[in-house]
Amino acid sequence: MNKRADSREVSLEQAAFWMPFTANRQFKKAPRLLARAEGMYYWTPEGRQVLDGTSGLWCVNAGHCRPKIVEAVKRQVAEMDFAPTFQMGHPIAFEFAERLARVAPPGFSRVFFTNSGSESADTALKIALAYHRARGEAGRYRLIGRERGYHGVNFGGMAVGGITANKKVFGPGVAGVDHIRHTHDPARNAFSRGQPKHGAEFADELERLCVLHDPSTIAAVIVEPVAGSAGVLVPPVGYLERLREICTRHGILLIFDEVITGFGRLGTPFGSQHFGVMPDLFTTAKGITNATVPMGAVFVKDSIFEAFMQGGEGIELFHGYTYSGHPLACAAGVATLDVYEEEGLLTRAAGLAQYWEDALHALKEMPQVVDIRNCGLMAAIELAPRAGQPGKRAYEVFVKAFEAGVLIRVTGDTIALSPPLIVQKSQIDQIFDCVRKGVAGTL
Ligand code: PXG
Ligand code: PLP
Repeated sequence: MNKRADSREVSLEQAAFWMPFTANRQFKKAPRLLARAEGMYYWTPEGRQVLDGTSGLWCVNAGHCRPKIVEAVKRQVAEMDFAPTFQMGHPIAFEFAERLARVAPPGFSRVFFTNSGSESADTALKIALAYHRARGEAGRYRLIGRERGYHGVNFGGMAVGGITANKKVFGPGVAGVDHIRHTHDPARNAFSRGQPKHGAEFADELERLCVLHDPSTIAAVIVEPVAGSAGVLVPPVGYLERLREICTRHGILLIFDEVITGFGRLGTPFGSQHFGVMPDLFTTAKGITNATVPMGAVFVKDSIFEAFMQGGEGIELFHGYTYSGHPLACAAGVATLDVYEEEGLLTRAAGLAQYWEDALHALKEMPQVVDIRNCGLMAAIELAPRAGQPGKRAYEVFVKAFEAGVLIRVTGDTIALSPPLIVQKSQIDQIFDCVRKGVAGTL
């Protein structure tokens, strides 16, 4: 972006950039630009400071432009820009996988590299299908997702995803996919602090699908431990345990999509550890490199990897991306893990979660607020929609907050917050103060 692209004389209205998940015409008439970042802050091209309440897009977990990560990427790009990982290798990809296996929960010592959360989702689904076939259960082909789930935008993730707008104009998609219901139940659970009490029984829908389809046709179930994109839907007490139990009983693989919940967001390295429920595979991206260089990874249980290593010699999994294990991403990733470890960031949210929760729930009495949800350093504030104008009220808060110097995220009429894990209490106060003023202004 040209440095002057924001200035009044230069119009973005005809810009070549077809922006993702953006109302292009609306945005280009009134663009909001970010030009620089450091720590907890962005700066606009005019030099206005903006506190990052969303870790970019839930990804800059250690804060922006951390010198150690920047240096590692610089060093790597000068030393070796790219090397293939198909039938070739380079040391830093092996090193990074090893480091990742060490922060993963015990028993997940194998890592498949991708370049995004979307690629991680599709890779995990393909591994699940191929795993069953490798064990002689080729009849397991069905994939089960959940309403309101988000697993990225590629065909597999879109199919198991459950956000209507992300699917409806893209045709029939992948065959053999079904969904269990979402866990959102505001009638019983509105304003829950942390995990809602009611709704473990929503997991029994999986049992119903097992009866409907015959469980021996189901390969895998994929869910986010906490649904992020759909507005921070925290699993009810006992829900994930029950999903796990049903999957185990029927030989179905349980995939956790940890693209947002991974790398410290909930106060543990991974969401599975926060809830004490282990999947068979889990997907990651975003925080894996602190978003410095795009990357994703699928972690698989040792027994799944071993199942692939039993056949004849030759390629065990016909899958991979040109950039799987890209040297720059690996260099960024190793340095990111160093920063996470040195600063205790993978568990820091645990110590802040109570303060975060209290500051958040102080908004409960505002007349526009219909629900509040939180887990670790994730939060959602759901607003009553303006009559006949869904999404408008939250969007107004978003624009006002940005003008007042805080970046928040909105989906529909829900405000989602997820600051970098280095956030200070005074900055938490600033975020909620700004949101309160923004919401108050929408009466
Ligand atoms: N799975 C989950 C659980 C995600 O949250 C993806 C997969 C896809 O990752 P990529 O890297 O392909 O975008 C995601 C991404 C939001 C928002 O605020 C959420 C995501 C991305 C952009 C915006 O709703 N999540
Ligand atoms: N399309 C073509 C024509 C290709 O040659 C390749 C990779 O070689 C791809 C798509 C896949 O690209 P990637 O490996 O970056 O996902």
